[in-house]
Amino acid sequence: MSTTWHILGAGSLGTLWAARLARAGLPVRLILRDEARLASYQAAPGLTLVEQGVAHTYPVIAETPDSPQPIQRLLVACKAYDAQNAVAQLQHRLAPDAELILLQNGLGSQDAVAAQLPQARCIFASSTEGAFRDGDWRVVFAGHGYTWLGDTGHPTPPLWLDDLEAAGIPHEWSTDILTRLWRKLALNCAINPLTVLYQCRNGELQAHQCEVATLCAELSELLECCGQPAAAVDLQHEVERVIHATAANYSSMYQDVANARRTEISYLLGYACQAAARHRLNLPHLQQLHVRLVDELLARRLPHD
Ligand code: NAD
Ligand code: KPL
Repeated sequence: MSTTWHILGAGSLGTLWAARLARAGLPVRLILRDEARLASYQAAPGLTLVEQGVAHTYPVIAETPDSPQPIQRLLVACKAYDAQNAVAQLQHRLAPDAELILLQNGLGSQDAVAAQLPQARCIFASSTEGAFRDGDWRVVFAGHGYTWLGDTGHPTPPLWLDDLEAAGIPHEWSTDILTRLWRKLALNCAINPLTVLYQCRNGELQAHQCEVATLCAELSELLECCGQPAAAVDLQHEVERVIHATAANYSSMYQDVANARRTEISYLLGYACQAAARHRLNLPHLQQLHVRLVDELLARRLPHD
């Protein structure tokens, strides 16, 4: 009998994972915020995943954090700023050798969750898949990509990677997951805040090449100072490649701001600036970018943490 996949957070990525695991016949249970969300979900036919314009609905079982069933495997699919509290609500249900898969972007939330659960195995993930909600309990699979998974403490891959294979979730076990997370953080710091400040698509940053290059130089210095030299290799070229390859897209931070949603600033640019301060590194352009972004969020009456 396969171990149940408990999925915390039925947003874009949580639904994308739940639908594919359920489609493969694997046991899945969604953990929703409260009774009101559960009632809303139970009035719907299930989770709907739209792929290439075709919608399929999967009647995944859902529960609230109060449900009594113990949890052996937990996919944490909340935003970085919600992860710690959301996991704390489930702490009493976690088996002593529970495994958590942390899908959060940026850095900081993973260590906070791991510190909260010293007995559990926390696997960090970095994903280039893209999905967005276009209705309640309905998600569009917008961008095919890859999910890298790794454990900073134990290099051995878990056996349940077979479940991901069966579910058609493209993935790779990574022995340098921190390098991947730092590299993605640096990319996000070089691109996302500028798209908010200039109110533009990624491609329009080609008109701000000097500013992007200066930020990449400071981010590379930071990565090297933080013991992540591999994440710094050719950063500027990679950033320019991503700007070109995603020219027509709006960055995730742009979309959060445009939809008046809280951003993950503290786990991206905020985390980078804090790391620089810890290392007494002076990175004036990165720090100035942080100030400008915080001011912009304040002006829009959005949270700046
Ligand atoms: P989302 O906002 O669509 O989903 C998060 C869900 O978690 C929401 O449904 C929210 O209600 C739920 N949640 C929050 N607190 C909860 C709690 N205490 N109990 C139960 N549910 C709770 O977010 P998302 O886009 O799926 O992103 C999740 C993470 O994955 C983020 O860190 C994001 O940066 C990262 N990511 C997202 C994408 C994407 O395409 N959406 C791609 C790569 C990485
Ligand atoms: O990951 C991204 C995002 O929008 O969050 C890209 C496309 C790489 C831009 O930083």
